[in-house]
Amino acid sequence: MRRRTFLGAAGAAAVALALSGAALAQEAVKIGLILPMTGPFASTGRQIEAAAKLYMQQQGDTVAGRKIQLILKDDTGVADVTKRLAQELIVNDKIAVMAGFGLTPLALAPAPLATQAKVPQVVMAAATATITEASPFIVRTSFTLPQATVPMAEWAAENGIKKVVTLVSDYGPGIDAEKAFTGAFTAKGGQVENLRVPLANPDFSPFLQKVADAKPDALFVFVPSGIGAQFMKQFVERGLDKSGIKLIGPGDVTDDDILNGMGDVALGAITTQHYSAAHDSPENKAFVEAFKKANPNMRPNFMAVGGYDGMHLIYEGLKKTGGQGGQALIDAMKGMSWTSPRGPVSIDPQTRDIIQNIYVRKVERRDGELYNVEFATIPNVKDPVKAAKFN
Ligand code: VNL
Repeated sequence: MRRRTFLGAAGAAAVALALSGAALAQEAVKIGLILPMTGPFASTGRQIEAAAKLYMQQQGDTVAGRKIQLILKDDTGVADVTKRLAQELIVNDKIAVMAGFGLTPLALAPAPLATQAKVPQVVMAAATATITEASPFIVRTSFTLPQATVPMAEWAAENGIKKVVTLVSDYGPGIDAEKAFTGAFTAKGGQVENLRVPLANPDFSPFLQKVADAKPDALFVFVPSGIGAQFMKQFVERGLDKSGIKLIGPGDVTDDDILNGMGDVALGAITTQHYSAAHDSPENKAFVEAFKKANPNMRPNFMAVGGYDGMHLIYEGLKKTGGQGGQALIDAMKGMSWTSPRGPVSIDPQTRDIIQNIYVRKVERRDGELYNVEFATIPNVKDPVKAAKFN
Protein backbone atom coordinates (compact mmCIF):
# COMPACT_ATOMS: atom_id res chain seq x y z
CA MET A 1 0.00 0.00 0.00
CA ARG A 2 2.76 2.42 1.05
CA ARG A 3 4.83 1.39 -1.90
CA ARG A 4 1.94 1.99 -4.30
CA THR A 5 1.32 5.47 -2.87
CA PHE A 6 4.96 6.33 -3.30
CA LEU A 7 4.95 5.13 -6.90
CA GLY A 8 1.74 7.02 -7.48
CA ALA A 9 3.28 10.28 -6.22
CA ALA A 10 6.40 9.74 -8.32
CA GLY A 11 4.21 8.97 -11.30
CA ALA A 12 2.17 12.14 -10.76
CA ALA A 13 5.38 14.17 -10.48
CA ALA A 14 6.66 12.63 -13.69
CA VAL A 15 3.42 13.50 -15.47
CA ALA A 16 3.58 17.09 -14.15
CA LEU A 17 7.19 17.39 -15.31
CA ALA A 18 6.37 16.02 -18.73
CA LEU A 19 3.48 18.47 -19.03
CA SER A 20 5.56 21.53 -18.15
CA GLY A 21 8.25 20.24 -20.54
CA ALA A 22 5.67 19.94 -23.28
CA ALA A 23 4.33 23.42 -22.51
CA LEU A 24 7.84 24.83 -22.75
CA ALA A 25 8.52 23.00 -25.99
CA GLN A 26 5.28 24.32 -27.44
CA GLU A 27 6.31 27.88 -26.75
CA ALA A 28 8.26 28.43 -29.96
CA VAL A 29 11.06 30.95 -30.30
CA LYS A 30 9.83 33.24 -33.05
CA ILE A 31 12.06 34.96 -35.56
CA GLY A 32 10.48 37.79 -37.55
CA LEU A 33 12.11 37.93 -40.99
CA ILE A 34 11.28 41.25 -42.69
CA LEU A 35 12.38 41.51 -46.32
CA PRO A 36 11.53 43.24 -49.60
CA MET A 37 9.81 40.28 -51.31
CA THR A 38 8.20 42.51 -53.97
CA GLY A 39 9.27 45.75 -55.65
CA PRO A 40 12.63 46.68 -57.23
CA PHE A 41 14.71 44.93 -54.52
CA ALA A 42 12.78 41.64 -54.43
CA SER A 43 15.91 39.74 -55.53
CA THR A 44 17.47 40.57 -52.16
CA GLY A 45 14.40 39.27 -50.33
CA ARG A 46 14.33 36.07 -52.38
CA GLN A 47 18.03 35.37 -51.80
CA ILE A 48 17.82 35.86 -48.03
CA GLU A 49 14.59 33.90 -47.65
CA ALA A 50 16.06 30.98 -49.61
CA ALA A 51 19.24 31.00 -47.52
CA ALA A 52 17.43 31.26 -44.17
CA LYS A 53 15.16 28.35 -45.11
CA LEU A 54 18.13 26.32 -46.30
CA TYR A 55 19.85 26.88 -42.96
CA MET A 56 16.79 25.67 -41.05
CA GLN A 57 16.40 22.69 -43.36
CA GLN A 58 20.00 21.70 -42.68
CA GLN A 59 20.11 22.42 -38.93
CA GLY A 60 16.57 21.48 -37.97
CA ASP A 61 13.92 23.64 -36.33
CA THR A 62 14.69 22.92 -32.68
CA VAL A 63 17.34 24.82 -30.71
CA ALA A 64 18.02 24.41 -26.98
CA GLY A 65 14.86 22.25 -26.76
CA ARG A 66 12.70 25.01 -28.25
CA LYS A 67 10.96 24.99 -31.61
CA ILE A 68 12.07 27.76 -33.95
CA GLN A 69 9.36 29.48 -35.94
CA LEU A 70 10.28 31.76 -38.84
CA ILE A 71 7.66 34.42 -39.65
CA LEU A 72 8.32 36.00 -43.07
CA LYS A 73 6.91 39.48 -43.82
CA ASP A 74 7.16 41.50 -47.05
CA ASP A 75 7.89 45.19 -46.44
CA THR A 76 7.79 45.87 -50.23
CA GLY A 77 10.95 47.96 -49.77
CA VAL A 78 9.10 50.77 -47.94
CA ALA A 79 10.59 51.88 -44.59
CA ASP A 80 7.24 52.81 -42.97
CA VAL A 81 6.00 49.32 -43.72
CA THR A 82 9.15 47.76 -42.21
CA LYS A 83 8.56 49.72 -39.03
CA ARG A 84 4.87 48.80 -38.78
CA LEU A 85 5.62 45.11 -39.39
CA ALA A 86 8.36 45.17 -36.73
CA GLN A 87 5.93 46.73 -34.26
CA GLU A 88 3.28 44.07 -34.97
CA LEU A 89 5.78 41.24 -34.71
CA ILE A 90 7.04 42.53 -31.37
CA VAL A 91 3.64 43.28 -29.81
CA ASN A 92 1.40 40.56 -31.27
CA ASP A 93 3.74 37.70 -32.11
CA LYS A 94 6.20 38.31 -29.26
CA ILE A 95 9.20 37.58 -31.48
CA ALA A 96 12.56 36.92 -29.80
CA VAL A 97 14.56 38.31 -32.73
CA MET A 98 13.91 40.33 -35.87
CA ALA A 99 16.04 39.80 -38.95
CA GLY A 100 16.43 40.62 -42.65
CA PHE A 101 16.38 44.34 -43.62
CA GLY A 102 17.14 44.63 -47.33
CA LEU A 103 18.23 48.28 -47.57
CA THR A 104 19.59 50.96 -45.28
CA PRO A 105 16.35 52.93 -44.76
CA LEU A 106 14.58 49.63 -44.00
CA ALA A 107 17.17 48.73 -41.35
CA LEU A 108 17.09 52.15 -39.70
CA ALA A 109 13.30 52.46 -39.41
CA PRO A 110 12.74 49.74 -36.74
CA ALA A 111 15.96 50.46 -34.77
CA PRO A 112 14.19 52.52 -32.03
CA LEU A 113 11.74 49.62 -31.53
CA ALA A 114 14.63 47.19 -31.10
CA THR A 115 16.03 49.44 -28.37
CA GLN A 116 12.70 50.00 -26.59
CA ALA A 117 11.58 46.37 -26.66
CA LYS A 118 15.12 44.96 -26.21
CA VAL A 119 14.66 42.76 -29.27
CA PRO A 120 17.89 41.89 -31.12
CA GLN A 121 17.82 43.08 -34.75
CA VAL A 122 19.99 41.01 -37.10
CA VAL A 123 20.80 43.05 -40.23
CA MET A 124 21.46 40.55 -43.02
CA ALA A 125 21.73 42.94 -46.01
CA ALA A 126 21.86 46.70 -45.41
CA ALA A 127 25.42 48.03 -45.43
CA THR A 128 25.74 51.73 -44.52
CA ALA A 129 28.47 51.91 -41.88
CA THR A 130 26.46 53.80 -39.24
CA ILE A 131 23.52 51.32 -39.05
CA THR A 132 24.89 49.42 -36.04
CA GLU A 133 25.06 52.71 -34.13
CA ALA A 134 21.28 53.19 -34.43
CA SER A 135 20.61 50.66 -31.63
CA PRO A 136 22.70 48.60 -29.17
CA PHE A 137 20.44 45.68 -30.19
CA ILE A 138 21.58 45.71 -33.85
CA VAL A 139 24.08 43.11 -35.02
CA ARG A 140 25.10 42.75 -38.67
CA THR A 141 26.05 39.74 -40.81
CA SER A 142 26.30 41.51 -44.18
CA PHE A 143 29.17 44.00 -44.54
CA THR A 144 29.78 47.74 -44.71
CA LEU A 145 30.52 49.67 -47.89
CA PRO A 146 33.71 51.25 -46.48
CA GLN A 147 34.89 47.74 -45.47
CA ALA A 148 34.49 46.50 -49.06
CA THR A 149 35.65 49.71 -50.74
CA VAL A 150 38.96 50.73 -49.14
CA PRO A 151 40.68 47.58 -50.54
CA MET A 152 39.39 48.58 -54.01
CA ALA A 153 41.00 52.03 -53.73
CA GLU A 154 44.28 50.47 -52.65
CA TRP A 155 44.24 47.91 -55.44
CA ALA A 156 43.50 50.63 -58.02
CA ALA A 157 46.31 52.88 -56.78
CA GLU A 158 48.76 49.99 -56.85
CA ASN A 159 47.77 48.88 -60.33
CA GLY A 160 48.44 51.89 -62.51
CA ILE A 161 45.03 53.58 -62.19
CA LYS A 162 45.51 57.32 -61.70
CA LYS A 163 42.22 58.98 -62.59
CA VAL A 164 38.81 57.65 -61.52
CA VAL A 165 35.20 58.79 -61.82
CA THR A 166 32.94 57.43 -59.07
CA LEU A 167 29.27 56.82 -59.84
CA VAL A 168 27.11 55.82 -56.88
CA SER A 169 23.44 55.51 -55.94
CA ASP A 170 22.62 58.66 -54.01
CA TYR A 171 21.86 57.33 -50.50
CA GLY A 172 23.66 55.91 -47.43
CA PRO A 173 25.72 53.04 -48.85
CA GLY A 174 26.54 54.91 -52.09
CA ILE A 175 27.76 57.94 -50.18
CA ASP A 176 29.78 55.65 -47.88
CA ALA A 177 31.38 54.01 -50.93
CA GLU A 178 32.13 57.37 -52.56
CA LYS A 179 33.76 58.77 -49.41
CA ALA A 180 35.75 55.62 -48.64
CA PHE A 181 37.05 55.35 -52.20
CA THR A 182 37.85 59.04 -52.58
CA GLY A 183 39.63 59.23 -49.22
CA ALA A 184 41.78 56.12 -49.68
CA PHE A 185 42.54 56.73 -53.39
CA THR A 186 43.51 60.41 -53.10
CA ALA A 187 45.67 59.53 -50.07
CA LYS A 188 47.70 57.41 -52.51
CA GLY A 189 47.97 60.23 -55.03
CA GLY A 190 44.97 59.38 -57.21
CA GLN A 191 42.60 61.87 -58.82
CA VAL A 192 38.80 61.49 -58.41
CA GLU A 193 35.62 63.05 -59.75
CA ASN A 194 32.32 62.15 -57.98
CA LEU A 195 28.89 61.58 -59.60
CA ARG A 196 25.67 60.49 -57.87
CA VAL A 197 22.62 58.92 -59.50
CA PRO A 198 19.14 58.71 -57.89
CA LEU A 199 18.30 55.41 -56.19
CA ALA A 200 14.75 55.12 -57.57
CA ASN A 201 14.36 54.27 -61.29
CA PRO A 202 17.90 55.31 -62.18
CA ASP A 203 18.69 56.53 -65.70
CA PHE A 204 22.45 56.12 -65.96
CA SER A 205 22.87 57.50 -69.48
CA PRO A 206 23.46 61.22 -68.73
CA PHE A 207 26.01 60.23 -66.08
CA LEU A 208 27.69 57.75 -68.40
CA GLN A 209 28.02 60.51 -71.01
CA LYS A 210 29.92 62.58 -68.43
CA VAL A 211 32.14 59.58 -67.73
CA ALA A 212 32.86 59.15 -71.44
CA ASP A 213 33.82 62.85 -71.69
CA ALA A 214 36.05 62.74 -68.58
CA LYS A 215 38.03 59.75 -69.99
CA PRO A 216 39.20 58.37 -66.62
CA ASP A 217 41.36 55.24 -66.32
CA ALA A 218 38.54 53.60 -64.39
CA LEU A 219 34.87 54.02 -63.52
CA PHE A 220 34.10 53.10 -59.90
CA VAL A 221 30.45 52.04 -59.51
CA PHE A 222 28.19 51.31 -56.57
CA VAL A 223 24.60 50.32 -57.25
CA PRO A 224 22.64 48.13 -54.82
CA SER A 225 22.21 44.41 -55.45
CA GLY A 226 19.78 43.66 -58.28
CA ILE A 227 20.48 46.88 -60.22
CA GLY A 228 23.82 45.91 -61.81
CA ALA A 229 22.25 44.45 -64.96
CA GLN A 230 20.39 47.71 -65.72
CA PHE A 231 23.62 49.61 -65.26
CA MET A 232 25.59 47.26 -67.53
CA LYS A 233 22.99 47.55 -70.28
CA GLN A 234 23.35 51.34 -70.40
CA PHE A 235 27.15 51.04 -70.10
CA VAL A 236 27.12 49.07 -73.38
CA GLU A 237 24.54 51.33 -75.05
CA ARG A 238 26.84 54.32 -74.39
CA GLY A 239 29.74 52.40 -75.95
CA LEU A 240 31.72 52.52 -72.72
CA ASP A 241 32.59 48.84 -73.00
CA LYS A 242 34.80 49.77 -75.98
CA SER A 243 36.27 52.93 -74.45
CA GLY A 244 39.09 51.26 -72.53
CA ILE A 245 37.71 52.64 -69.25
CA LYS A 246 38.11 49.93 -66.63
CA LEU A 247 35.10 48.99 -64.50
CA ILE A 248 35.83 48.73 -60.76
CA GLY A 249 33.85 48.92 -57.50
CA PRO A 250 32.53 47.01 -54.52
CA GLY A 251 31.00 43.70 -55.66
CA ASP A 252 27.34 44.78 -55.61
CA VAL A 253 27.42 45.68 -59.33
CA THR A 254 28.54 42.16 -60.38
CA ASP A 255 26.22 40.41 -57.92
CA ASP A 256 26.21 36.61 -58.44
CA ASP A 257 22.42 36.51 -58.76
CA ILE A 258 22.40 38.46 -62.04
CA LEU A 259 26.02 38.35 -63.25
CA ASN A 260 25.38 35.49 -65.65
CA GLY A 261 22.75 37.48 -67.51
CA MET A 262 25.06 40.46 -68.13
CA GLY A 263 27.08 38.84 -70.89
CA ASP A 264 30.64 39.56 -72.01
CA VAL A 265 30.46 43.25 -71.04
CA ALA A 266 31.08 42.20 -67.42
CA LEU A 267 34.26 40.24 -68.29
CA GLY A 268 37.33 41.77 -66.67
CA ALA A 269 35.46 43.94 -64.14
CA ILE A 270 37.52 44.14 -60.94
CA THR A 271 35.60 44.29 -57.68
CA THR A 272 36.28 43.86 -53.97
CA GLN A 273 33.86 42.11 -51.65
CA HIS A 274 33.36 39.46 -48.99
CA TYR A 275 31.54 36.81 -51.04
CA SER A 276 31.69 35.09 -54.40
CA ALA A 277 29.77 31.95 -55.39
CA ALA A 278 33.15 30.86 -56.81
CA HIS A 279 34.92 31.16 -53.40
CA ASP A 280 37.16 28.13 -53.20
CA SER A 281 36.47 26.36 -49.91
CA PRO A 282 34.74 23.11 -48.89
CA GLU A 283 32.17 25.11 -46.88
CA ASN A 284 31.26 27.24 -49.89
CA LYS A 285 31.11 24.31 -52.33
CA ALA A 286 28.64 22.58 -50.00
CA PHE A 287 26.64 25.80 -49.54
CA VAL A 288 26.37 26.60 -53.27
CA GLU A 289 25.45 23.02 -54.12
CA ALA A 290 22.73 22.80 -51.44
CA PHE A 291 21.37 26.27 -52.29
CA LYS A 292 21.10 25.42 -56.00
CA LYS A 293 19.51 22.07 -55.24
CA ALA A 294 16.83 23.73 -53.08
CA ASN A 295 16.38 26.65 -55.54
CA PRO A 296 16.97 25.28 -59.05
CA ASN A 297 17.03 28.59 -60.93
CA MET A 298 19.15 30.59 -58.51
CA ARG A 299 22.79 31.04 -57.62
CA PRO A 300 23.54 32.37 -54.12
CA ASN A 301 24.90 35.91 -53.92
CA PHE A 302 26.30 37.97 -51.04
CA MET A 303 22.78 38.61 -49.74
CA ALA A 304 22.20 34.86 -49.41
CA VAL A 305 25.36 34.42 -47.37
CA GLY A 306 24.30 37.33 -45.11
CA GLY A 307 21.01 35.50 -44.47
CA TYR A 308 22.64 32.11 -43.95
CA ASP A 309 25.18 33.50 -41.49
CA GLY A 310 22.49 35.57 -39.77
CA MET A 311 20.54 32.39 -39.05
CA HIS A 312 23.72 30.74 -37.82
CA LEU A 313 24.33 33.63 -35.44
CA ILE A 314 20.74 33.40 -34.12
CA TYR A 315 20.92 29.61 -33.66
CA GLU A 316 24.29 29.71 -31.91
CA GLY A 317 23.21 32.67 -29.76
CA LEU A 318 20.04 30.82 -28.68
CA LYS A 319 22.11 27.72 -27.85
CA LYS A 320 24.19 29.86 -25.49
CA THR A 321 21.17 31.50 -23.80
CA GLY A 322 19.06 28.33 -23.64
CA GLY A 323 16.46 29.87 -25.91
CA GLN A 324 16.28 33.28 -24.22
CA GLY A 325 16.12 36.48 -26.31
CA GLY A 326 16.63 40.09 -25.21
CA GLN A 327 19.86 41.44 -23.74
CA ALA A 328 21.18 37.91 -23.07
CA LEU A 329 20.89 37.02 -26.75
CA ILE A 330 22.61 40.12 -28.12
CA ASP A 331 25.38 39.66 -25.53
CA ALA A 332 25.77 36.01 -26.56
CA MET A 333 26.24 37.06 -30.18
CA LYS A 334 29.10 39.47 -29.43
CA GLY A 335 32.50 37.99 -30.19
CA MET A 336 31.09 34.86 -31.82
CA SER A 337 33.25 33.42 -34.61
CA TRP A 338 32.70 30.69 -37.19
CA THR A 339 33.65 29.48 -40.65
CA SER A 340 31.16 30.89 -43.13
CA PRO A 341 30.84 29.96 -46.82
CA ARG A 342 32.61 33.34 -47.34
CA GLY A 343 35.58 32.35 -45.12
CA PRO A 344 36.40 33.00 -41.44
CA VAL A 345 34.16 35.60 -39.75
CA SER A 346 33.49 37.01 -36.28
CA ILE A 347 31.20 39.54 -34.65
CA ASP A 348 33.18 42.52 -33.38
CA PRO A 349 32.11 42.71 -29.70
CA GLN A 350 32.66 46.47 -29.69
CA THR A 351 30.67 47.45 -32.81
CA ARG A 352 28.44 44.37 -33.46
CA ASP A 353 29.63 44.49 -37.09
CA ILE A 354 31.12 41.52 -38.89
CA ILE A 355 34.89 41.15 -39.27
CA GLN A 356 35.70 39.26 -42.47
CA ASN A 357 38.09 38.77 -45.38
CA ILE A 358 37.71 41.06 -48.37
CA TYR A 359 38.67 39.48 -51.68
CA VAL A 360 39.83 41.14 -54.90
CA ARG A 361 38.02 39.47 -57.81
CA LYS A 362 37.85 39.56 -61.59
CA VAL A 363 34.86 38.54 -63.69
CA GLU A 364 35.80 35.47 -65.74
CA ARG A 365 33.96 32.78 -67.63
CA ARG A 366 34.22 29.36 -66.03
CA ASP A 367 32.40 26.26 -67.31
CA GLY A 368 30.18 28.54 -69.39
CA GLU A 369 29.16 30.77 -66.47
CA LEU A 370 30.35 34.21 -65.38
CA TYR A 371 31.90 34.35 -61.91
CA ASN A 372 33.75 36.81 -59.70
CA VAL A 373 37.00 34.87 -59.46
CA GLU A 374 38.98 35.80 -56.34
CA PHE A 375 42.72 36.43 -56.83
CA ALA A 376 43.81 38.25 -53.66
CA THR A 377 42.68 38.29 -50.02
CA ILE A 378 42.83 41.04 -47.41
CA PRO A 379 42.24 39.12 -44.15
CA ASN A 380 40.05 40.08 -41.16
CA VAL A 381 38.88 43.50 -42.30
CA LYS A 382 36.89 45.61 -39.81
CA ASP A 383 34.58 48.41 -40.84
CA PRO A 384 37.16 51.20 -41.20
CA VAL A 385 34.75 53.98 -40.19
CA LYS A 386 34.17 52.50 -36.72
CA ALA A 387 37.72 51.16 -36.41
CA ALA A 388 38.91 54.79 -36.73
CA LYS A 389 36.55 55.83 -33.91
CA PHE A 390 37.58 53.08 -31.50
CA ASN A 391 41.33 52.81 -32.05
C1 VNL B 1 22.37 48.27 -49.46
C2 VNL B 1 23.76 48.12 -49.59
C3 VNL B 1 21.52 47.56 -50.33
C4 VNL B 1 24.28 47.28 -50.56
C5 VNL B 1 22.05 46.73 -51.28
O1 VNL B 1 21.28 45.98 -52.13
C6 VNL B 1 23.44 46.59 -51.41
C7 VNL B 1 21.80 49.20 -48.47
C8 VNL B 1 19.89 45.95 -52.02
O2 VNL B 1 22.42 49.36 -47.40
O3 VNL B 1 20.75 49.78 -48.77
O4 VNL B 1 23.93 45.79 -52.37
